Amino acid sequence: MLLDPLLPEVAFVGRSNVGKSSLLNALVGRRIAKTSGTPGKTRALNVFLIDDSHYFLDLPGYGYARAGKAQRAAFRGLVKHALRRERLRGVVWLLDIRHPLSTDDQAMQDALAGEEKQVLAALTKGDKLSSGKRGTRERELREELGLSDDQVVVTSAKTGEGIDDLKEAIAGLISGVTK
Ligand SMILES: Nc1nc2c(ncn2[C@@H]2O[C@H](COP(=O)(O)OP(=O)(O)OP(=O)(O)O)[C@@H](O)[C@H]2O)c(=O)[nH]1
Ligand SMILES: [Mg+2]
Repeated sequence: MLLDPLLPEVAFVGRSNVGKSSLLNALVGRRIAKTSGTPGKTRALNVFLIDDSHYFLDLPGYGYARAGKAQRAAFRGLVKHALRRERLRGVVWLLDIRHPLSTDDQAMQDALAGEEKQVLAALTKGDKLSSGKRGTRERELREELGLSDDQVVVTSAKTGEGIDDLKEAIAGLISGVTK
């Protein structure tokens, strides 16, 4: 499916409840995506046209414990197709800064590696750790993911930490200029 007008797209992926919709709202500065304390809030691919210049794709989270088998398979298919979209310039991959990579995160890592799309890792809920711990976890996750310094951003939708940095990195993805 092609969106009209034809514009670059950036997808937000990550496990359920990691904070995709909240981060999207923080980036846009408006509550456009529905958020919830209950995992599995986003059930479909939601498309937001930003500044008439690009699209943000808000995807359902993976690893939603209460989703049935069929639903999980449907979510996986949705994500797989989203990653292959012709206009997709890159992916913002969200990981909770406090948690180790889950099996689903590892599967996503493989999927991303296979697609050759540009990836930015947003480490979410930074406000839940002390600043010392934030730095440690950022380094650990960066090494585990094998990403470079400017591909990893610690964020908080609550305090606004990292939002401007992430905006800048996303602008880089969209313009095709990479460091
Ligand atoms: N403290 C804190 N809580 C956050 C942050 N971001 C999200 N949350 C909370 O985490 C919960 C899930 O947030 P959502 O943005 O709905 O998560 P999601 O990834 O879109 O979830 P699904 O749509 O179910 O996949 C909500 O209770 C949010 O308020 C953050 O940066 N800090
Ligand atoms: Mg959501």
